[in-house]
Amino acid sequence: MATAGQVIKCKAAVCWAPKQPLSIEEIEVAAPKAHEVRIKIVAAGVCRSDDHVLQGAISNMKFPVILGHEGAGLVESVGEGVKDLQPGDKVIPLFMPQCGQCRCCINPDSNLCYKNDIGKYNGVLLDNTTRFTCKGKPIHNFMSTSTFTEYTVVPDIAVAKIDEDAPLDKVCLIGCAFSTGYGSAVNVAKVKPGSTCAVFGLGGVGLSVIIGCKVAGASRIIAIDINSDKFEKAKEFGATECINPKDYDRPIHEVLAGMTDDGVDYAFEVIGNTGVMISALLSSHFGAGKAVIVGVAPSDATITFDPLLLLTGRVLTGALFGGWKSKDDVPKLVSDYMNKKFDFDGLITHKLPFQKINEGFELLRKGESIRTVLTM
Ligand code: PAD
Ligand code: ZN
Ligand code: ZN
Repeated sequence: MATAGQVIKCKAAVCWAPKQPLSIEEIEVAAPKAHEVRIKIVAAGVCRSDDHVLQGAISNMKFPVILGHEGAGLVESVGEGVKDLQPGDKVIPLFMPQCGQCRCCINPDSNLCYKNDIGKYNGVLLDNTTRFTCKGKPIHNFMSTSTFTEYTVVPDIAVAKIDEDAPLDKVCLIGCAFSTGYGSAVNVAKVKPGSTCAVFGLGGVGLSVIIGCKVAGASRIIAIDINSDKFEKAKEFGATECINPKDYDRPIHEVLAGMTDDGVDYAFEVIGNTGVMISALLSSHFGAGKAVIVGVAPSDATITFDPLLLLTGRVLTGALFGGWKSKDDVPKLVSDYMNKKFDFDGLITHKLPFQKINEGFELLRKGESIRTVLTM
């Protein structure tokens, strides 16, 4: 492309500091260095994890930063040594990279990669610098991705090539919400046919857990949220019952125990609330129930519980990105979507031009949207 090797000027949503709206700015995006890829972002999803940063819940975040970790686009140019990607390829950036060489990457039971920036939030690429500048200032990257910009640069271990026919304004959800939720059911919990599941939190990620439970053959899927407006969608995706904790004067795990002959087989916390994480554990059957933490709690949060809860046979576990090995599995998830193994189009409740990104966050905070997809 004509722009290869040059600095590109484009629009991006810059987060100068938490607790203020994102600001649409003109930025400069430097050319990709060795083993990096510059991507023209076409569509990006608004996820609660970006909002955690905006709300100031992540204490070690570096500012200014370009957020966004759910997106899809086209390769604009590649740096030296990039073998598997070419300009024009359709791609999804990966907030959990896959280097293929570290202790986690070579372990078939892990989907982590030592080269990730989750939790560390150094906000730089692998050579400790960033490709973004605005008004003469360097702007940090977010989780190896930064999708709230017309152009981004990511390490080649943090981008997957996908089917050339894939609709980017839909499959961008495979970059986070869908894969995280669906994988939490099919990979992490390994939901069995005929089982009973409880899903706490019915946002884009929780509804994707429901899709996974259904594909895995669960016979009962109990959806739980304090916002009853979410129940219609939950049923659409496969929930068999919906309950609102506010409708009961007993703890929710007691309500679930009563409904399920003493507890569910699988319980998922998909909110990021430590109290609900304990509720999920208490809701799982004492003999062999599994509780899966999917939600991301604030930086300094901790949980305490009676160890006897695990001693009797319960399992408490969790995972990032639904346990998928990102670079290997994202292309397969896109193919499965194209082959209609599952459908998640209904998760996209709103579409907005990129410039209206702050409206997208408002809709999420008010509980009015599931996913807003921004198009550049
Ligand atoms: P969302 O805000 O769209 O959905 C959360 C839902 O939880 C909403 O419907 C709320 O009404 C509901 N809720 C809030 N409090 C309660 C409560 N006390 N009891 C019951 N329901 C409640 O978020 P999302 O679906 O985008 O993300 C959900 C979480 O998953 C969030 O913490 C996010 O940071 C995390 C996440 N984790 C990963 C991962 O890799 N593990 C990836 C992406 C997102
Ligand atoms: Zn996300
Ligand atoms: Zn690795």
